[in-house]
This record gives sequence, C-alpha cells and structure tokens, in this order.
Amino acid sequence: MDVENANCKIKVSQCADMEVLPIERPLKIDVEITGLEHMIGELHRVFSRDHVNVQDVQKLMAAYKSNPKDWSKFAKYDRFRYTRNLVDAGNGAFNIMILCWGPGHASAIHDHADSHCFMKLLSGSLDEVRYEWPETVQPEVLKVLNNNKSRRKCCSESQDLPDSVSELTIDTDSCQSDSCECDSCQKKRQNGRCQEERDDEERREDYGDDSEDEGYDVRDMKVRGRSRMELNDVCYINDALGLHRVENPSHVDGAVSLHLYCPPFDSCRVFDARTGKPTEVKVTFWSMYGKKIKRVLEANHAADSQ
Ligand code: CSS
Ligand code: FE2
Repeated sequence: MDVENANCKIKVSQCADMEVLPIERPLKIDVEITGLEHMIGELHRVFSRDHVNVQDVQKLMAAYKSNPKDWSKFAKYDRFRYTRNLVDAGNGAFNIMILCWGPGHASAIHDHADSHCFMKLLSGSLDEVRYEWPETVQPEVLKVLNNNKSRRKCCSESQDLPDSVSELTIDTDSCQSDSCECDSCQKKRQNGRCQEERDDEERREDYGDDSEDEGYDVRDMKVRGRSRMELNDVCYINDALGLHRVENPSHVDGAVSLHLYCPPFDSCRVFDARTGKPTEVKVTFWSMYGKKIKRVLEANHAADSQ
C-alpha cells in the first residue's frame, strides 16, 4: 500500500502496510468546499471513521479556497517568531491550527513526532526545505520499514521457513549469505567494508580530528530538496519522508498557513543544522480559538528553540 492510502487515524509507524514512499501525482479534487467551517465539518465527518486516507484529507484541504474573512480572527502575529494558533481540536483525532509567519521567520529543522502533517498556504508564500534524517537518529517509522525490508530481502532462504521462524527480525549485519541482496551486504561484498564507514572516514579527514561534538560529527544536514508553496497549495510530510524546515522567504510580507496534524502531538524534535543533534521540545499555542493565551515563561522559552 502506498502512503496516499495510509490510515492517518494512527501514528505513521503503526501504518504497518505502508511500504512504498509516495510518488507525487496531481490530485483530482472532486469535492466542493464553500469555506473554512465547511472544510472543518467535512474533516470531522471523515475522521469519525476508523480508517482515514491521507489522500482524502489532502483533497478536502485543497478544495478549500483561502478567504481571509474565514481565518483572520485566528491570525495573530508575533514580532520575533512564527506563532501557532489553535483553530479546532478535532475531537482528539486531529488538530487544526493557523501559523503566522512574519517577514523572514522560519522554523527549526524538525520532525513530526510520528504523526501525519498536512499544510496549506492561506496567504503569502513559504519555502519548504526537506532534509534527510541524520545518520545518528532513526525515527520509529524507519525502524519498522527497515525491519520489514530486511525480512523480505535478507537471506532468500527465510521465505521457505515456517511462519514462526520467518516472523523473526533478521539483523542484516549478522547475515552470512553470500547471495544476500540487502544494501549492507552488497556494499560489504564490494568493498570489504560498508560505504558509510568509508564516508565517515572521508568526512573526518575533511573536518579534522576535532570535529566530534558530544558524539555528533560536525557535518551539515543533507538537503533533499526545496520547494516554494504558493496560495492554496497543500503539502504533506511524515517522518518516513524526512525532516523539514519552513521559511518565509519574504522580508516584507507575512505568510499564513493552515496545518492539520493527526494524531495530535505536543512535543517534537528539532535538529541542529550543523551537527544533526536532536532536542525534544514542547510545542505551544500562541492563541486558542481566537483568544491569545497567557504564556508561562518556561513554556515560552522551550518553544522558542523550535
Ligand atoms: N511543524 C511546525 C510547523 S512546520 S509543518 C509546527 O507545528 O510548529
Ligand atoms: Fe513541520
């Protein structure tokens, strides 16, 4: 099953049958949405089911055409950083928020806490920069996907084993088969040691011996791509697709985006762009249902590093 049909009622790593990463293709929008309230009502209807397709959520969000009259009461800016403004708590199954990005504001590089993230541009434009996970950190979903992959690929003879045995997770590093096709074994056969070991060595030579910072090598995080989001565009990301950073490229205009997260989360990890070192941070709201909330200094401080 591909990610577009994954069940976004549950965490990404629990979508056990999600094996293939998505191929971007045009969405056929076959629903009519008359306003923000209508879209939220439809989302409640969709999320009342046990299985919710990623694609169905994307379609509803794409079908809504941004009208500032619908959302201006939620759009509250801060001078120094982007704000998160809760619009709807989705009966516990999802939450919808409006993010306001002042000129030049940007997020840190972050993950999405094993949840599904949908983002729609309501005003202005935003750049999304995608990154690979640093080698030192592996998200839950990739552990699950890699386990499934090793089971299928590593040691073809395992396919003939009885179910109880083939259910065991096979560690690719301890695989003894000369014909094994897994990436790790192929590289070891070609080079006597794996590519990653050689890359690490080259990087250490580049940066010198002082490059280690508490176990994190000094190396920039790898950019996978950059895309500009314009009015009404919708994008989707989860931890299997990588990390991202969102930036308002304008130094004059603000930007407003609508986000849906499912399941909702109240903390995520941010990553140091230079070393890949992760830090868990609490995510907080600037306002809830149109009312600015009193902020505890400590919570404010944690969110500022996001
Ligand atoms: N994930 C960030 C915004 S970019 S998707 C946040 O919720 O603050
Ligand atoms: Fe994000």
